[in-house]
Amino acid sequence: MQVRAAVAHKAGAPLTIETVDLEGPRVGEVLVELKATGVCHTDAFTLSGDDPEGLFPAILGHEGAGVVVDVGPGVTTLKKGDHVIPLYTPECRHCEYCLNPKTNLCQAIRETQGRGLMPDGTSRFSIGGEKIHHYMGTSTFAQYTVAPEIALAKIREDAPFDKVCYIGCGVTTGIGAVVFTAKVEVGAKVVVFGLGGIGLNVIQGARLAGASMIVGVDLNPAKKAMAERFGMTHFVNPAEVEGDLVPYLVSLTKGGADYTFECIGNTKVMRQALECAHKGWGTSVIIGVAGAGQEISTRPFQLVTGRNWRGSAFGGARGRTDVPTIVDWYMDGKIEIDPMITHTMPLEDINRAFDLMHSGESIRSVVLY
Ligand code: NAD
Ligand code: DAO
Ligand code: ZN
Repeated sequence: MQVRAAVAHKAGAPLTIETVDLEGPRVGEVLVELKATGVCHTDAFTLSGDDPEGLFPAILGHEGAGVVVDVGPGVTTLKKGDHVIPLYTPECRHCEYCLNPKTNLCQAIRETQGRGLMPDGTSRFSIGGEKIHHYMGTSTFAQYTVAPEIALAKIREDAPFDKVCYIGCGVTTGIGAVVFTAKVEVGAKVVVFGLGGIGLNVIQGARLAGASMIVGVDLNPAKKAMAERFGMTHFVNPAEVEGDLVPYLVSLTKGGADYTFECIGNTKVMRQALECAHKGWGTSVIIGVAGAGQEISTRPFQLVTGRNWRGSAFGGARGRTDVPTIVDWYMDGKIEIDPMITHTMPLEDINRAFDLMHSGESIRSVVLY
């Protein structure tokens, strides 16, 4: 079939809206009609050329929601008409990783997904016979996409696509890092670095977990009001702190935070986040993705004295299991999404979503198909 899509032909260039050829689903695959997709910082990171795994030409996008329109041979858990959220972290429920409760990083299709291909090593997208790469196994910047069955979470049919698409990345990454990765306890003190689309969800995750103090750190003072709406109790602008930020935060939290989260992708901030965690037990979680080749550093004594440094991908969530639950949390009013969707647009205007992100004007832009 022919579908409209935003194509990334090369790093650093705007996406172009084109008609592309899409082959139907093969064994274990599903054809999905996208209804909405968020535009995330990670799409911009790949488009910029800084992503070492970035492949071109490609159809980007990894934060979608839509409806199943066809299934390939062997598909047993989804059928035409099901509402789904594509998963860039799949859940096969059989691999060594899925069987280990310590991780959510299913490896069943990792190798081909990393090469921008379906599990059989080929692509379903092309233009004039030239192969177009898939992206993160999801490619949601197209009216229709093909994804492996294990990379689709079935969700309830009354959930609005234009909001729950955000659960495909930002919401789950932020809230999940708090509840699945860090397992923040009631009464904990939390510091969140970076109050963008991910950091705000860490904040609402911390509120959901019952944190007693939620400190937000951002260079942009315009982020304060929205973060307060989601549960931030104290705002710190590093540009307004006299002297070193770390002792300031240690003092504010009366000895250090129980949990800190880096939601920027800045290796210097990652160090600050570790070092303002409480001596003896504080845990710092890296969520931000740093540029290719960058490294983190600290004095080893920071770890010897009981601070823990760890990371979180897709919030530690197991997509097919946890994403439907997070959709329920939204539908039951336990978490909020609507105020974070600051802009919507048709596919033709998708490049505006990147401009709004770079200027710091948007939290999330959502493309409506
Ligand atoms: P964003 O651009 O919306 O937000 C970043 C925020 O950090 C902004 O508010 C900005 O003002 C602030 N900031 C920048 N530099 C700062 C500094 N030095 N000190 C304090 N604040 C600073 O980005 P986002 O969409 O929230 O994504 C955040 C990061 O998370 C990105 O690196 C993204 O690639 C990554 N990410 C990771 C995962 C994962 O699974 N680990 C998933 C999605 C996104
Ligand atoms: O299993 O090796 C692996 C890859 C897991 C990919 C996790 C990606 C999380 C960070 C990228 C941000 C996604 C929007
Ligand atoms: Zn698996």
